Amino acid sequence: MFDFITDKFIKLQRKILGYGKLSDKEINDALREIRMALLEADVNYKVVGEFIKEFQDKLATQKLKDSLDPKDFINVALFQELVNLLGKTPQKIKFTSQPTIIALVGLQGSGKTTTAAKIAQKFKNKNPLLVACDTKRPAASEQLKILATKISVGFFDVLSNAVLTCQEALNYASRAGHQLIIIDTAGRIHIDNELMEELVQIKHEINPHYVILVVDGMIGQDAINQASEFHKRLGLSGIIMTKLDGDAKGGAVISIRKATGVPVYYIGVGEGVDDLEEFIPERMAMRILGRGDILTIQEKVMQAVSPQKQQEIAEKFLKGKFDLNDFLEQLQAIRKMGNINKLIELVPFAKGLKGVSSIDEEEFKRTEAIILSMTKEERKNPEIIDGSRRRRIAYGSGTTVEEVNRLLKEYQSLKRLMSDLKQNNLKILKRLR
Ligand SMILES: Nc1nc2c(ncn2[C@@H]2O[C@H](COP(=O)(O)OP(=O)(O)O)[C@@H](O)[C@H]2O)c(=O)[nH]1
Ligand SMILES: [Mg+2]
Repeated sequence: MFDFITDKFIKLQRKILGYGKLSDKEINDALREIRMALLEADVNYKVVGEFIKEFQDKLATQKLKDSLDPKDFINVALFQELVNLLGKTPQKIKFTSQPTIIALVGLQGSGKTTTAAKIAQKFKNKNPLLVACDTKRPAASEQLKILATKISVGFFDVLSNAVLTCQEALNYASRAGHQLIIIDTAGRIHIDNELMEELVQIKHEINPHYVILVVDGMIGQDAINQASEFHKRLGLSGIIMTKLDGDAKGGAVISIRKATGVPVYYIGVGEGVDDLEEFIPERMAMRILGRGDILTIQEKVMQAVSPQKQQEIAEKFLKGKFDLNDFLEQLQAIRKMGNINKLIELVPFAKGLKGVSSIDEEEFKRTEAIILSMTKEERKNPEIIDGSRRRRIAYGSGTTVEEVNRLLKEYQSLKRLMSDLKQNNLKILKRLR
């Protein structure tokens, strides 16, 4: 969903890495590029204007300037501002001892019914009750019923009138011990008065804990107009943006909170009942900036090694603290995954780093031979491998000193890459707090 904007930001970050010092010209160039990237990704133009202004102010804060080296400076400030833009604290549905009521509102086709089922699936431990509330379209209620059966949660069918349906559903829910009630309200093709009045009435009579707008992420800027309209009439608690798995450029989800003042709770990333992601601003900002997801990388590597080794390698991997034994093991794991380029793809920011290249079969065998020719001590502390040890290892493995050198270099880069990635992410997170 952020591919487009991420590509631009990665290019910008690489360029900034090349700067020794940041002059006003470089800062202005960077600002221009950021503005363009956001506009092209369909971020609301007013939001872009405000974002650039706030970003400029941030860049002018001497404290930040003094505390960072120039090349980190723009990146950290950009990350911080993106997190601010996206809403900083993740929104959570809070439960109390009373049944929690969530009313989903939105236009027809936005994904309300699907999202109702996704939420029920997510909070299954609350014994959710799905309430059909569209009095005009019997098919709407049928669809919800099918989903409720599929995920084995409670279902309450629509009655002659929407408010009555909700009231009866609440009575039923407290008798049947449902801790969560999700109301799937009626939709329309366009916003109209009749619909709004019905929703206002439900809100007034039922007083749901959450009134959440479900809005289609594919419609771009229109999502913002829709959200503003619903918010004006209903006073929304939050937004769930759906269909962000498709070709949506991501601009709408980046700008909707700033443009409407309403926070995003979740995003829909597929048609399945599990395709609901929490909207965590820090994670989203990392993704937008192409910093990759170190947890995803770790998961990929883990899939390729035996379960008992997983914990051990995971720790070393994240600490950037593995020796050549681990390196060998990881090469084997990575080889099972395809090649190291695949791994690097998950870290868009690291793409193009020197010293980390693909490893083919032949090369792999030689690498293995080299490591096997080392003593235990050497594998544990590759730093001790000096010139004469390199010659011995080359001789023992039937390779050349150049090859031994290359391997040690690759090991060092991989090690550095992992620890850089971790530190970079940590550093940024720390600055935020
Ligand atoms: N790809 C994708 N499709 C979705 C998502 N959410 C809903 N849909 C699809 O959008 C269509 C309309 O969804 P529905 O829940 O019936 O919308 P409603 O009219 O608002 O209740 C259905 O075909 C859903 O499968 C999503 O996050 N990703
Ligand atoms: Mg529906």
